[in-house]
Amino acid sequence: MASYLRSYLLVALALVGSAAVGACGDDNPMDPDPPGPTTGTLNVTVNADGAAQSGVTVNLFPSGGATATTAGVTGANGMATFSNLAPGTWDVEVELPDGFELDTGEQARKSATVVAGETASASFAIVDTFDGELIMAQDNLTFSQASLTISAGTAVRWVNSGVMLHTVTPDGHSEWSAATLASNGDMFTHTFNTAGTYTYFCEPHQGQGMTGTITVQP
Ligand SMILES: [Cu+2]
Repeated sequence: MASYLRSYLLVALALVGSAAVGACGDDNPMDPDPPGPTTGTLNVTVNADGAAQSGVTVNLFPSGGATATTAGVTGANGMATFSNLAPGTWDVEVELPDGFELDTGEQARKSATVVAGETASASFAIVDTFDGELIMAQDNLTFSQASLTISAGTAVRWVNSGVMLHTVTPDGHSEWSAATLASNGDMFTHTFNTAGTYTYFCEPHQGQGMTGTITVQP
């Protein structure tokens, strides 16, 4: 009977021992390392006259490609961030808003190398040459210069100065197509070449009186 008990205990100890080894299996040096990052990030910065410029569309192409894979718009910090990118070389291109030009020696399209697990960067220097009228679409639900008189041939640029979505929607005319200023810095420019009176409104805030009038004199 004593030897039977001893055998039983040995078996039990062996079982506990193997369970303990199993619990420590994570430390086994033969286990593969956990998978590392397989994608990278690209930050694209746009500066106009040396200051962060929001509202600029940035397109991302496979290197040498003709069709953009994705696009972003620079935020208030002048930056558009592309994440989860396959490692390799990408082409980055800025779409210049009306009234902006590339700075001297600057290129609209350049390449950037994305490395898995890292953040690459590219930057563009542009110049604001706009010499028309500025109208701010404001979060107090008004347009600055809500009533504006200009001469024919003058350009008007609307800029979202807040963080709410505003629109610049023609009211009863088709001088331009409805423009959406979704976030801070988004802008829309139109040149008025024909004399007349052009009213417009913000679709979300029309009911609160967010409207404007452009009077164009010959
Ligand atoms: Cu609005």
